[in-house]
Amino acid sequence: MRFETKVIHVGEEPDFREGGAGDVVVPIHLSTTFARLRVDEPTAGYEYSRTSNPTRDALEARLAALENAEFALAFSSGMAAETILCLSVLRPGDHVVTFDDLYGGTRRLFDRVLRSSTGVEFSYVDARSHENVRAALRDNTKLIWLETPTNPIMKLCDIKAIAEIAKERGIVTAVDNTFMSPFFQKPLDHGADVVVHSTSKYLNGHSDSIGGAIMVSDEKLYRALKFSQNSVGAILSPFDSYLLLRGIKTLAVRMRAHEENARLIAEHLESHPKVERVFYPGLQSHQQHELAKRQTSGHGGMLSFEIRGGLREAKSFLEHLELFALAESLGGVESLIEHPALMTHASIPRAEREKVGVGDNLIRISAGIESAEDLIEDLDAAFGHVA
Ligand code: P1T
Repeated sequence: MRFETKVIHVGEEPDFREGGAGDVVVPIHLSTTFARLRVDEPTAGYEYSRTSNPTRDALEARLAALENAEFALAFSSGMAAETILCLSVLRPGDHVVTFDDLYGGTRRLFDRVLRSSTGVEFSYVDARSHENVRAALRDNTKLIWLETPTNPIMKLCDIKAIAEIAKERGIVTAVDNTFMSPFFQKPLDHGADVVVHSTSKYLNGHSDSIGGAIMVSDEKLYRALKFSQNSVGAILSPFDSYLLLRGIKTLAVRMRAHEENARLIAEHLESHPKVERVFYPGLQSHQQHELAKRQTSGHGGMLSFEIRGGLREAKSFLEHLELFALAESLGGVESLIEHPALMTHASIPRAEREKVGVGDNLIRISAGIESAEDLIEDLDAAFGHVA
């Protein structure tokens, strides 16, 4: 089955079992608990909704299919998914190698929650070179954590090359695939063991549901994740599961539209006199454009750029936009714009931020699916307010 068909059908086959009405849309099962006929046997397979729920099951079947995985789990947020993954694969004293450019919240989780509560150590490396990843490995390294492209500088890493290094040593490779979505990139096909998503972004696509997901094919790892998810209770609600099932149906058409707009905006910005540099993997000028073409089937809807000047110029540009909402998050049908240093990445100390390139003149765009002409006119009008 092809991707465009999977997003609509997997997990939502009409239910013709006895009593089933043949719904083409899976019902929202709100029941917290499920009655049984015998004490020692859950009659329909369900016990309690924290453990499993029919609406969430339908969603998890679809999520697994999209990443070519055997299993998927849906969580209450992307951060909940990340936390459960770390708690399931790491033990006190273990070590993690990770990209030095990451979503600020992920870095905050690593440095300010997990490091102190579990004693796990994190090494941040420029994973654009897989040799940097290899050089950072220790005997106690248990996990390699990657984003590609990174949030917000759009750096890439070679999933296949890094997964090969990890496999030699029995290390788990996890890829946060939020930016590309499974429409453009499938990390498990390149040898990664785990895919993580903030479903709050492209998968849901409408900026109205916070959620997270993990996809894996290894059954032992799945069982460990499921056990932690049930024990901690970090589950996606039935209503959010429904929203996500609904949003995912248009993933393929949305992603093509996001990409087209991002490309047109990136090309426009690249030739704009008030722009210093543009970071979009689909541009010839992107340092890793060749890797992008090899590893992904498209370049997605995210880009960032440096405005000429500094904080003053960035602020007056951002505060004069009409159509772009000045807001955190990404991946919805509406275009968003933000200032990573003051917004999504504010929790990272300035020196650390600047080391990876998140300066005061960096601006990140999540290209929506409105008219590209309208979006470009809005950007140009705001540039007009920058001295
Ligand atoms: O917000 P939440 O659903 O908990 O997901 C966290 C998360 C994980 N991974 C990546 C790559 C992300 O971008 C995010 C959330 N990011 C934003 C809110 C943002 O504006 O970048």
